[in-house]
Amino acid sequence: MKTGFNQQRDSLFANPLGEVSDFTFDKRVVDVFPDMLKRSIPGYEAIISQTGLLAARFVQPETHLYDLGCSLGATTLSMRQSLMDARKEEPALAQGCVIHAIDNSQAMLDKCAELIATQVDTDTLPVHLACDDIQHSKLENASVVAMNFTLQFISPQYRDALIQSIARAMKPGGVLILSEKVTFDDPVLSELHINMYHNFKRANGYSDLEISQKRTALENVLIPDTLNTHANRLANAGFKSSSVWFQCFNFASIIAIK
Ligand code: GEK
Repeated sequence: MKTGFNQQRDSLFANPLGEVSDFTFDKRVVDVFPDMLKRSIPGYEAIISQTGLLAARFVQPETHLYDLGCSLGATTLSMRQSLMDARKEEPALAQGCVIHAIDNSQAMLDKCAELIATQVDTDTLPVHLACDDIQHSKLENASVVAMNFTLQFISPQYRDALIQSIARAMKPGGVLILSEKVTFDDPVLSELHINMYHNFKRANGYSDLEISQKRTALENVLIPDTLNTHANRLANAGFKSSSVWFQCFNFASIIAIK
């Protein structure tokens, strides 16, 4: 797949910063984003490509697919490519469908628009981009909703309401793919997963200074839930089934079926 992603290396936290400000999704982050996610999220590429396959499995004709917190559109690109590939076997698949990619960072969306435009042979599967807070977006008639590593940035007190608004927007049999950094009640597991995660980052070339400054920048911004909290929230919102389908250390992806 031609994506046009640049390969600028993430060194945002490489030098001592004195005071570390809260993390924001600005132009500096956009420029290094693909490298940052690949080196900072265990399983990121696997989750994105399987999201595409799940979209092809669950899509229903004349419905909407959503990519909530789309950043540079990796999930949108994967879903669209996978649907186009599946159409070679089943030409009517995803007929009348539209993918909605939503993010509240204009810097992200500007770059996303460029990258979406580089994908070829996609005339019959339109993508609509919107710069919007997903907590207030009008979601409707959805067969597939992907929220990859975005709920973790929503203030915990508003997470139930957001998952409920997604559930309300979904068709019976539709799927929510929810990927998150997670936390563990068991202190042994918690320490193990965090240590292994830091080893993963070191193995990917991040220094101890980078790891520690990034951790500080995210402290008030990225607040993980336990897998139990996610499962209960999904059940309470009306999803009939949910299951972890991918986990690597303290990162997991869940499918929830309405
Ligand atoms: C990927 N899904 O490549 N409304 C809309 N967007 C938001 C909001 C909000 N309230 N809060 C945060 N964001 C992508 C990666 S990144 C994950 C998602 C990360 C957006 C924010 O601007 C950013 O682009 C995205 O959520 C989170 O699979 O950076 O770890």
